[in-house]
Amino acid sequence: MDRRDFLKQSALIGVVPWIGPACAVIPGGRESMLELTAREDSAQIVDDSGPRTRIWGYNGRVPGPMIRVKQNGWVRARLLNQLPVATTIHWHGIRIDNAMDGVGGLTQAVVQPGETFDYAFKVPDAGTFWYHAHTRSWEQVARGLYGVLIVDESEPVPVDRDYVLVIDDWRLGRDAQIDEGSFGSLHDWSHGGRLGQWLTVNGKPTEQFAVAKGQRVRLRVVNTANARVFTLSFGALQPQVVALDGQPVNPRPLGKFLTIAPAQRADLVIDMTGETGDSAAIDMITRREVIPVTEFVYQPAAGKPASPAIPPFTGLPANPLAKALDLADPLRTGLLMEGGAMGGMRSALLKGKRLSIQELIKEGAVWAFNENVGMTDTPLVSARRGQTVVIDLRNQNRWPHAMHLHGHHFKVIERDGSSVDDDAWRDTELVQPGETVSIAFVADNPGKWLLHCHMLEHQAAGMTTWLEVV
Ligand SMILES: [Cu+2]
Repeated sequence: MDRRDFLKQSALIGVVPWIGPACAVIPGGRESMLELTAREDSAQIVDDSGPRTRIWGYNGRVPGPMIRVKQNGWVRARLLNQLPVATTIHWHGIRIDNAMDGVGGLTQAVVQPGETFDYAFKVPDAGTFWYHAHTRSWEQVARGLYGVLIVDESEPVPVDRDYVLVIDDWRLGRDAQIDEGSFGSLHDWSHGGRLGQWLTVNGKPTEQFAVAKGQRVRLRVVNTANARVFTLSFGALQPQVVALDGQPVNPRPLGKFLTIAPAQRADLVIDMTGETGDSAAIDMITRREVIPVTEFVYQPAAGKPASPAIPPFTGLPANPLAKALDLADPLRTGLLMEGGAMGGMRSALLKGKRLSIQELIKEGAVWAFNENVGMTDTPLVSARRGQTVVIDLRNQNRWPHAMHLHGHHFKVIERDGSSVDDDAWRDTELVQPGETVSIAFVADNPGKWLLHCHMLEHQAAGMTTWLEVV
């Protein structure tokens, strides 16, 4: 079987029963402690006529329970580890207290089987975030250990529907079970990472969203795949991008496609203009196929009739990030991204010792940042609190990389040396082969923070480093 081919998923469309809005909502009350039990279970991620798939999930589900709290509220979650291996939870995109960031060995001790860990943190930014395992994440996220974390704006945003679209690809065998034999595959690690051939939306083969003519929909797209960059087409719909990686942007037309890299989020606003009985599709575009992902199905409008014209969406309220970057005298450093198949890397430092590429391959250590494979004793950058940091991400290999910074959001200020004027604050940026992307941020969150590729096999095989804010 050619694993790059998706199974004939399109044949399943139409047999999936009505499923309604995605995910359950668990309110994060002031004192309530949400329990997240990481455990093995099974899930119906293939169609209803197929078998259930053994997964690892929070509370046995994939995605795990949706956590929804108000801006400036607290998330209190107790991780109970019922897995056979150690784990931790990272709260992706939250500008979080460092001790709660969930990086085993850096911000906390890993949580061993049978143990618990209590996470408690304030959420300063409204937006779309997610949480996932951050110990052997290349295996644990692939098995299903992730969920969505939504922080609601203090004042309700004027939309009629608020839907979440969690998109993932799974590598399944013909028995619909996770292909475990290929975990740790050197081929995946040195190429584009673990790509699946089975697509899920909110943990199911497909999804339908009820809409009515005249309604305004907020759609929160979350890419939880290990390594796949999704390209989504919205057909005749005309979405506006209103937030990226949880942070509001000036509303902008989407253009032809949404390209969304692993771990990235995009909030879209879509005005629904069809008639009752119509449907509108979101499709995934690959080189060879168009795969239906989600359908909006027009229902008769309940309650008040739709207004004839919807006023333009004026944008989400700003989050309390720095208004502007002071680039007069930043702390600037480069990050050379080397390695991978056809990358020409001949040697690199592993735990401070120089190894040849042949030796590195034996260790599964095939990527390097500034010649170092994986974590170093000293940080890439040590910044004073409040200092502006610029990092030039120099991708000198043959693969795209989704670079993720913990604890902060950054702006892209230059691409290949040309200045970029973009209001987006991101936590994950896709850097294409041959490209140099310069990111800038205010190092205002004290602690030790990872900077790594979110193609999780690349991270595991060396693309990870850290910064310190003191
Ligand atoms: Cu990568």
